[in-house]
Amino acid sequence: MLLTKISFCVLLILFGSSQQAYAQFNPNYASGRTTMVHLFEWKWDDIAAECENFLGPKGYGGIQVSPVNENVVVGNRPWWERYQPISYLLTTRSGNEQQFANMVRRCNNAGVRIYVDVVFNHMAADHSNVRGTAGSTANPGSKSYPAVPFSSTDFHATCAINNYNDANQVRNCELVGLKDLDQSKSWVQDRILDFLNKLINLGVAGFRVDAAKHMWPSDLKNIYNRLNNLNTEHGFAGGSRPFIYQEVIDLGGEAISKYEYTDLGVVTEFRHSAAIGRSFRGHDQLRWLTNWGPEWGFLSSTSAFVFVDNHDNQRGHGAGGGDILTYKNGKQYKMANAFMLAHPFGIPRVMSSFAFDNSDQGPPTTDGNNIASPRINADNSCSGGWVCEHRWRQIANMAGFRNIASGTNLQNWWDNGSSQIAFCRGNKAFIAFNNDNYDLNTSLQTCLPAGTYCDIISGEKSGSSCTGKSVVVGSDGRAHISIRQNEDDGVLAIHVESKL
Ligand code: 5J7
Ligand code: CA
Repeated sequence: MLLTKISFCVLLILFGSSQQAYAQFNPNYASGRTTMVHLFEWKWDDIAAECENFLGPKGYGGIQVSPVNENVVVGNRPWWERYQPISYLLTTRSGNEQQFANMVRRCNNAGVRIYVDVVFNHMAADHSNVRGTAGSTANPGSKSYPAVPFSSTDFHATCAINNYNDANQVRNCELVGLKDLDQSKSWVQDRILDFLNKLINLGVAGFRVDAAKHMWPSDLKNIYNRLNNLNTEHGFAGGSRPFIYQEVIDLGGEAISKYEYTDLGVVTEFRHSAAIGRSFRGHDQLRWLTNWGPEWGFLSSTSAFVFVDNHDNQRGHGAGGGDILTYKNGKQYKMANAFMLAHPFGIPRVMSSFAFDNSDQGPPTTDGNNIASPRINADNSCSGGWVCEHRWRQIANMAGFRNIASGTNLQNWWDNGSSQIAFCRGNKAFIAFNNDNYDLNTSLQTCLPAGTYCDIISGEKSGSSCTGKSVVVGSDGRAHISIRQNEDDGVLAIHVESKL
């Protein structure tokens, strides 16, 4: 009896401490959820409604929101003004502190977590007439931001980043004129921690750390270690650590490596974005995806934060160049997202954009300044300048597929020697792709129990019928699969919950 008690205690301690060590790598999703969406430039009130009306019911796990703290107001309101902080007051074009707090509460109640994009490598660059979205003033020319307050002694000396082969320069100099904070200073760390811990207290589940490549891993470690545990009043287990995913753009060939950050938290895998784009654009045959993962030069699955496109590289700005797929590439984009969500590799984020035709363009507004709300149509799509990729049936249903397949292995890989591929996720789910310019029309092993299933890409289950293609699985698990070359989507997916 005593022995049992002792071994129970030892187990508890072991389990407790391993939780502690791993929690920074855990998105802290509500149970059964696996996928994050970036609601780029959305307003807090609109996000709260989206959690209740769509994201919660569809099984999404979380949302990356645009920066929440005061930013500089730039004349024509480009999207990137939000990456130029003036203070840590929670007032932006997305809403104020009370609206933010209310959104976090409502989303957590709907089972959907909030992750904040935090910008603390730098403060705003110099502009004529500096004013922030909360009304604060600053003088970037003299490195003065009184609403924090930060003054010149809190920053690195002025120098420009022009050589990415010099790690000291990349971390201690200014990225396109943005005033570079010195995160080794205790005053700077304390102001950053006040900001982050305030967000944790409001119920957020973690942070996207902007421009982590431009900060020293040792400074980041000190900051992360001083973060509070997540707020148990918002449904998080006691002792939960905030999820940390760091933006480190590393396609190789620079002084700084993504591997310098993997001990601290999860890291953005920009190679995944470039490679999935190249493959589904048809520049590589899909059969090569059979060893998708670290053999492609990617981080390990638990370290890799993956996405088809992000707010930066979708505009041709950031890493990946012409290979990146976006909402503008309808069919290939849906196929790439379906592959990312069906494949067990990595921690995925779906992008949700506003439409743009120029790379500086900000979100839709009502009057040139105030952000417009998305209009939601009867068929679930958005309008009013919002693309809402996360609402596309082919993408939303794949978030459900990933939840159902969670915990199973990829098995029964099939390909035609070219760009038709298929695989199972345990005995829970099956998916097939056709990126060849001829039909896929053959019998394949689905690994599913006998029955008739509804393809969740061409349609979905509606009561006892299917609005898309039906797939008949025999007692041997095999089914006839057809994806014609001229179909809208190029994917077919079924799972145990799409059985009719
Ligand atoms: C940093 C990198 O290490 C990198 O590899 C990369 O591809 C981009 C950046 C980068 O990060 C930023 C983070 C911020 O919080 C704020 C920023 O303004 C930037 C940023 O500007 C930035 O680099 C831009 O894009 C690169 C591809 C160019 O090489 C850079 O010169 C820079 O381009 C500049 O963009 C233009 O030179 C300038 O004329 C223009 O006004 C400015 C507009 O701002 C942005 O494009 C913001 C980009 C941004 C990128 C991010 O990854 C991000 O998380 C946030 C913003
Ligand atoms: Ca820096």
